[in-house]
Amino acid sequence: MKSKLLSLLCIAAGLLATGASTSAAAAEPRVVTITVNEQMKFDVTAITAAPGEEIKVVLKNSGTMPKLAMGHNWVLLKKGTDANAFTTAAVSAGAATEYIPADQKAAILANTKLIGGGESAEVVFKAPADKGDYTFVCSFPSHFALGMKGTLTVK
Ligand SMILES: [Cu+2]
Repeated sequence: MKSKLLSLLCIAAGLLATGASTSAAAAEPRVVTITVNEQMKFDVTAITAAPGEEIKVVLKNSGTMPKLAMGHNWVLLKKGTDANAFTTAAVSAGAATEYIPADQKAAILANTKLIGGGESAEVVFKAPADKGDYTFVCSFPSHFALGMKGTLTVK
């Protein structure tokens, strides 16, 4: 009888522990690590998310060049944004803005700062509620044109 009660207590404790760890995990955003270098490509070009899912993008630059010569950022654009026009505006905005044009901020859902070789940056955001494809780019001059882009798919 006593051992039966003890085993029930153990099961209850186990359930409590499981419940606690599950809720703690749910409170943390899902981490997506994207590595970049002098190849001017994101090593992750497709991210899938649930509507409203909290995601932390960690951008790591494994290159060695300084950010003014070969900087990278990660910029998630609103659905329907003309990425070509956005990155053109980013070049005009210049290095002082880290290629984030002030008059285009309404087109940005999330972005990291610009980083040079050996640096990293991160941004936490909620995936849009609206399902569909969202383009992300590096807005450093010519990187988007050279293929530094990818797609976040909300489904
Ligand atoms: Cu870049």
